[in-house]
Amino acid sequence: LTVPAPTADLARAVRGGDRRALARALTVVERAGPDAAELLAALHSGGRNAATVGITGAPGAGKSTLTDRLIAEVRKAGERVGVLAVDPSSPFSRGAILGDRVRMQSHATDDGVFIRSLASRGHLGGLALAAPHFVRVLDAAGFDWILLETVGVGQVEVEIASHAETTVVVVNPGWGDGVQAAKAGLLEVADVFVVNKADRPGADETVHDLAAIADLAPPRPWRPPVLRTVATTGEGVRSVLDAVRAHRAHLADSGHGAARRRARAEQELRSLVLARLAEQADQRCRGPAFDAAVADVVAGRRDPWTAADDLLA
Ligand SMILES: Nc1nc2c(ncn2[C@@H]2O[C@H](COP(=O)(O)OP(=O)(O)O)[C@@H](O)[C@H]2O)c(=O)[nH]1
Ligand SMILES: [Mg+2]
Repeated sequence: LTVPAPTADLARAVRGGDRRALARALTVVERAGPDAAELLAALHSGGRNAATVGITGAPGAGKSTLTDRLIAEVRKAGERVGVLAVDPSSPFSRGAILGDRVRMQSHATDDGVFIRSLASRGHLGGLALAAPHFVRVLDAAGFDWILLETVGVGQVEVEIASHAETTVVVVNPGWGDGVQAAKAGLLEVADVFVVNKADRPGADETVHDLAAIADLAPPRPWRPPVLRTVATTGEGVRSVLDAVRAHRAHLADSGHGAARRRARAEQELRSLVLARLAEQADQRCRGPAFDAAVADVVAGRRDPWTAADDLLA
């Protein structure tokens, strides 16, 4: 792909850590289209392999509060963090993520923190497809951590969170019967369980139940730890970050990380090839040659199979 000069400039500025360029780049990617493809191609190599963490869980579970605390922990460690608050569900819940943005204002003047809210415009699933692209842009900008917070536990939200290397599922006391988790497809995607609001009654039982459920699942090389947090005070939040680091180390040591990256690249490449072929097919199925072939088939001069071969030749 040839990258026009303005796009190359934008890519360079993103790599250089220019925050306004980063904001602009994310807007370009959000709009999709040819500009986005060029920009993403220009940013493809030279990412710094940030730790990506998806945070999912029912609305009100404390994801934003936890994210805010995780940002603080990451900053304490002297590392930089980019946050995407993703709301794929409906344009009407926009208020919720704006609220999140306000909540995370405590980091607004910190150069090591970048926060962006994304809401879907129209078709469901669009954000799920685009989420890896946003991650790529933030990775190119050199963040050590990328946090993806979704508003809820819909199918698309879970999918977005599971695009990350490590998926953190946030639940609350009383959430332990496993039925809800199984329903939401959370047991398969959880790399770390967090029982937040552990200051409320029933936290021990929920931790116990989740651990039992995790043990019931078919044996996996990584057993998701079940942690307790009180996000409002920050209690237990560091252990969440430690668990994410441990999971990341596991992915690296076991080769599972490389396998996942390969599978993701395969999937991405396949869908790009399919999209391009569909475009080409569309072009072949219009214009004089196509009209002539249709006329031939109608008149019985050619069979459709031969005509199709001819159009593709
Ligand atoms: N008691 C208690 N309340 C919490 C805790 N964490 C979050 N909350 C409150 O739960 C509500 C929802 O939190 P929020 O972070 O917006 O949840 P989200 O919808 O999952 O992002 C807010 O009023 C928080 O202050 C906690 O650990 N304990
Ligand atoms: Mg939230």
